[in-house]
Amino acid sequence: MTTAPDYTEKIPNNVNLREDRRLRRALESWQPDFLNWWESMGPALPTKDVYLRTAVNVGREGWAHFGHVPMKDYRWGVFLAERDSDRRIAFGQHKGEPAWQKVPGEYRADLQRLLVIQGDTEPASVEQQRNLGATAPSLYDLRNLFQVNVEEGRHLWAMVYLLHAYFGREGREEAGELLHRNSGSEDSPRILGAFNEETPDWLSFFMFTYFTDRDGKYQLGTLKESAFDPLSRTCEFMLKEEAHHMMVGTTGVDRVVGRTAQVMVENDTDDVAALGVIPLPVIQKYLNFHYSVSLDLFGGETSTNVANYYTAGLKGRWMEERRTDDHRLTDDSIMVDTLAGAGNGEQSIGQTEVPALVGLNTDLRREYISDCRSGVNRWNKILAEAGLTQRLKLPHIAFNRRVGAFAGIEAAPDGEKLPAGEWERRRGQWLPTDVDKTHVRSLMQPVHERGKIAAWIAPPRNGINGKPFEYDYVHLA
Ligand code: BYC
Ligand code: FE
Ligand code: FE
Repeated sequence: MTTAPDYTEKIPNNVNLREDRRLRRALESWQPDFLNWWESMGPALPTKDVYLRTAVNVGREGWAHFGHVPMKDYRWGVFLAERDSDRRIAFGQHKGEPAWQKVPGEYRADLQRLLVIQGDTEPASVEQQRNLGATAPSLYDLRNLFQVNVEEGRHLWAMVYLLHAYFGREGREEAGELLHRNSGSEDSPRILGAFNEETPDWLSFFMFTYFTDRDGKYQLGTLKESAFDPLSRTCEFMLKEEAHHMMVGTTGVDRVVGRTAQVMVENDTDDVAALGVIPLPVIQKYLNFHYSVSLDLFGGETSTNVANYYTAGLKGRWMEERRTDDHRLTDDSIMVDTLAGAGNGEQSIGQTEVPALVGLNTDLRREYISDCRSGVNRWNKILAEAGLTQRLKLPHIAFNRRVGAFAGIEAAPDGEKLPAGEWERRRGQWLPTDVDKTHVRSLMQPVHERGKIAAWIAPPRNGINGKPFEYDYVHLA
């Protein structure tokens, strides 16, 4: 059962904030801090209004409203998917018991940690994307950037709601901290590595929304299985919004690859750097970078943390209910990627068998990797249809890793283990160099005119919400 969203209140919500004075007060006192953060760390390009989707409901049909709104007046709300009062825990030692409506004391610290890590990524991505408006290739793209930004802001609200509602004073303190850590900060950086990297250009933005938002999709998918029902319902609704972020990344890279392919064919050359588009080898390097830092977001290949989360019922597997095993996994095993020692100090990349529970990060990363592969196939189809023989590729799992089994070694994109000197000598072939980045940035001239688009990217096939590409998606200030 859910209540209809209440838009007369300061904070639109379907969690009955009206009836809970204490919680409402707490959130209303966090709200000005959020708005200050948005002003100083959110989108830097001044706008009059933007054609945005606002969440107004959670039902299957028509959960969103579209319209031009000044961004600072965007209604960030708190929405949980509808409650299933019969919901039972689907996995772990509490399998079959009713889902929790409150946080069990023994899991409080772990749940809070998961919420804080999740919550920390949302504002981080807004910070990373802060300056992209100034170089948008079209008003359509500018609008999508801002849509992603406001929704990541709403995802922060989603986690802050849970922290305030269920975690007392500590939860309120953590909610405050989420606005004080900043992406790339020396003193108080964001928690996870990928969220301290720069997103300085639009190719990075599309790769980020393809690869890093996709980590978000998978992590939210596991938290949607959580025994803690308010978290499950929160994540279920966040996943609906996430679909648009996936679309932005997938079609964004499509359009970059498509345009490069077109110019290659028209000029019958691979050497397109001087022709105003991004060469395929540079696209491959950006892909290598964003994919490898996103693989790190799944944690170690083996992890006792994840085993404990699963056994306790805090974090499930992707599509837990579709799995055909016992959903407890106490007797199962899994092969995980590892560095095998030869005893003489030499190590090689291989596989090893471990208890299934400690291998759950690997299980989730594999689901993610096969999803990523579908994007690469799609981009290769664009190249094939253009009549080109070049192909894009996902690098090996050991390539450029900073977390997990391969953090301590260097490996080439094909998985060959390299001595440190060799890596240093060749990394510029595999990861974007300063020259690559400078070239990409030089192409990022803003096109803020209705119906026009930058030369390095193809226009989208479809506009937003049935509107044409030429629509006035954004009115600049
Ligand atoms: N960077 O036991 P391990 C999104 C730490 S993205 C730095 O393997 P575990 C979004 C780890 O904390 C989705 N440190 O880790 C996307 C641990 O520290 P302690 C975000 C790292 O716990 C785009 C130690 O290393 N959501 O939503 O099994 C735009 C040992 O690691 C990293 C979540 O991640 C790292 N990358 O797994 C906007 C969900 N990785 O305990 C938004 C919540 C690990 O030794 N988080 N460490 O001090 C989790 O489920 C897990 O905590 C992790 C790590 C998957 C992140
Ligand atoms: Fe998000
Ligand atoms: Fe997202």
